Amino acid sequence: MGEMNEIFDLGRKALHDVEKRLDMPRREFLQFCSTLAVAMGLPTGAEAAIANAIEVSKRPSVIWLHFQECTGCSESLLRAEHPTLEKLILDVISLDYHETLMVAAGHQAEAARKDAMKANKGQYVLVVEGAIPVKDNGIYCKIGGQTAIELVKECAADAAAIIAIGSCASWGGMPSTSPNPSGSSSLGEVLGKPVVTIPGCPPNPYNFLATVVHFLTFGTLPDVDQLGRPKFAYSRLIHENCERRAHFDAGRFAMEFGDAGHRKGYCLYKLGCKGPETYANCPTLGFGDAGENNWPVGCGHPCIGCTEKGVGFTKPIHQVAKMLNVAPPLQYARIVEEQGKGASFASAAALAALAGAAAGGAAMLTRNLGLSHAAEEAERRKGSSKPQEKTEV
Ligand code: FSX
Ligand code: SF4
Ligand code: F3S
Repeated sequence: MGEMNEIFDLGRKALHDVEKRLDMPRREFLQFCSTLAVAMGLPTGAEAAIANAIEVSKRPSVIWLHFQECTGCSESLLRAEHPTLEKLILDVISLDYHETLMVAAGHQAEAARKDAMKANKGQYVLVVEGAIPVKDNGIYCKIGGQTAIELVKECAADAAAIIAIGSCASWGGMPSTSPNPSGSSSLGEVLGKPVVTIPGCPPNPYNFLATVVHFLTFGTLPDVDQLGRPKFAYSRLIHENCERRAHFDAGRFAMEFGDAGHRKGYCLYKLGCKGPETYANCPTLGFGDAGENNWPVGCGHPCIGCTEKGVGFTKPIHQVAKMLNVAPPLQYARIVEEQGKGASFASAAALAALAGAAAGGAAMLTRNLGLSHAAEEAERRKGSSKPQEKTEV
């Protein structure tokens, strides 16, 4: 309870300071920390660690490079409302080089990048947006007289962490699709080593934010899968968490855009939805804070598999998806997990309430993470007004 009390102690001086610094009400700040902890599936107490890290840590210097892409990744970050990008830039990270957002241009911009790299040698975070052309020694993308290949290698040499944001940097994305005349490649291919990838075209900004805040809080990047994707965001198929799944299981499909099934919100599988072969948390996180169900399938369009190499921009949009999991699992996971033992019902519910505004479904998850099965059973027995019937075992 110590850490829980600490984070809910709104009289703390550090919280007053952070309120001033971020120009953000303390409750909103705590809500932000809780939401990120929930999004990353971290245990109880992580929200306090995140709050402390943002309050006291030096903002990590971030060098953000752009190559072959549409700037949708940066645009999607600009649409993140909790907190807004200005707050993120100014108070959580120090965005020292970002070609589309920085005021400096030309030699001044290049000097800003070199100064930041020198001042934060071995400590800065390198974020790369866009694929990198490798054909003909990379002459198809040059910035400040350097090819993208030279630039990315120079910046990667002294970075503490390297993140590929968007599908283009993560696996080549749209630029790498056939016939790929400039040899567009992923960041990992060019550097010849694995990097953390946040695929999506564009990716969900909270997945990026959560990854950076994990680095800020724990000094390490989050656990990743074999493709470098943070497990907290990419370990489940979209089809597993889709709100239209009941229609799929019952055989109710939209057959054409605008038909009766489509208008009723039936499953989009037969229109080519790639949710069954695409790993991402789009259904549970949503995009842009525009309300519940704000993601492709929620808006009535089949998922095109934009996060997934070999699916997005590769398979025809209306080709039906390959079913990776056809049969339901033999055994379902228990709804109440054993994590977070020791948290009281009140503290868990309060944490869920804090996270609630920004993370609807995730708030329920938080509540469950705070309860142990035994505690829930005890509470149920206590709350039952009827005397328990004795059952023979
Ligand atoms: Fe665009 Fe980013 Fe797509 Fe690529 O997102 S939204 S083309 S993943 O690199 O700018
Ligand atoms: Fe949802 Fe697509 Fe799966 Fe249908 S096929 S349940 S729309 S993810
Ligand atoms: Fe992309 Fe499919 Fe999500 S198209 S944004 S992975 S729902």
